[in-house]
Amino acid sequence: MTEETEDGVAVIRLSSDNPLNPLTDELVDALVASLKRADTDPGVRAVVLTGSAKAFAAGANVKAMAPLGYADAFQQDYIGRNWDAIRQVRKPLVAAVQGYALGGGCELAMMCDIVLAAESAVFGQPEVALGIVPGAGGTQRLPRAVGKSLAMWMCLTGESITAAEAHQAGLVTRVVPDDEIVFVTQQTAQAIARHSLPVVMAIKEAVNRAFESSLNEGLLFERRLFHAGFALHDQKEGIAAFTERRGASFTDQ
Ligand code: CO8
Repeated sequence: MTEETEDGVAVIRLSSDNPLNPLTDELVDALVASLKRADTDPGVRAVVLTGSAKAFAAGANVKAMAPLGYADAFQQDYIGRNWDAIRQVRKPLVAAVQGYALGGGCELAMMCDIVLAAESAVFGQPEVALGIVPGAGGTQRLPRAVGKSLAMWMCLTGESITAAEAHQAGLVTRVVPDDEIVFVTQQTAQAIARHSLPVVMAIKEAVNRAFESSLNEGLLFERRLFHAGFALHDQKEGIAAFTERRGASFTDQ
């Protein structure tokens, strides 16, 4: 696991002895620690999450699952313990996916707010071939991203889709050449980082609310955030800058 921050963007890279990045407890513990650091660091305004050239992540550590029984999995809250922490990150998370994003790797990408894919990216939920059900959102976030039929096809056959297919299905925002993926993702994160952080964080909350509430509740939540924005100095600055035909200078206040 490596992390570096430049121009308000933290780049967190999943890395382990195995370039396929199986999601061992150690790797996910380190990822969660990095994400929590970035979320509380005032110098970080957006986060890029990426993997190796071969894999974003090839899924849960299959070998570690072998000895677990139901009681162990339940009592340890296997997966839940750390994975709930990932979705609680409040700053924008932009995934740069190269190579395999399988099982937990695909689910991790879907926990990010924006997913950019390299041409080599492969997305799949192959758990069915292991005799297990996806455990970190594959049956829930995938249908919301690509629709029921394709999600069923991926989860029931275990077959993967290419970056181009993922783009067409709406799972990823953009497909770029492999040697540009991290740079383009950093540029996307930097574009976000130039805006007012409290506004960006409120937008993330509001868009996520669209998947977790009725339309009425979501619209009310959005309206309340919109009204609350009138208390922000950055809202006054943004409107003044537009009126005065100059660039806005946000202070996160
Ligand atoms: N876990 C553990 N080890 C792995 C994993 C994995 N997910 N993936 C690959 N490896 C290991 C292989 O066992 C092999 O080890 P060794 O050399 O000791 O035999 C080494 O990595 C290289 O693998 P391959 O030789 O298979 O490499 P290939 O390039 O031929 O194939 C693939 C790459 C296609 C990615 C292939 O390795 C593969 O199919 N891997 C398994 C993918 C998979 O089934 N993923 C889903 C796992 S289940 C899951 O994610 C449940 C989600 C739960 C939520 C997340 C919790 C963390």
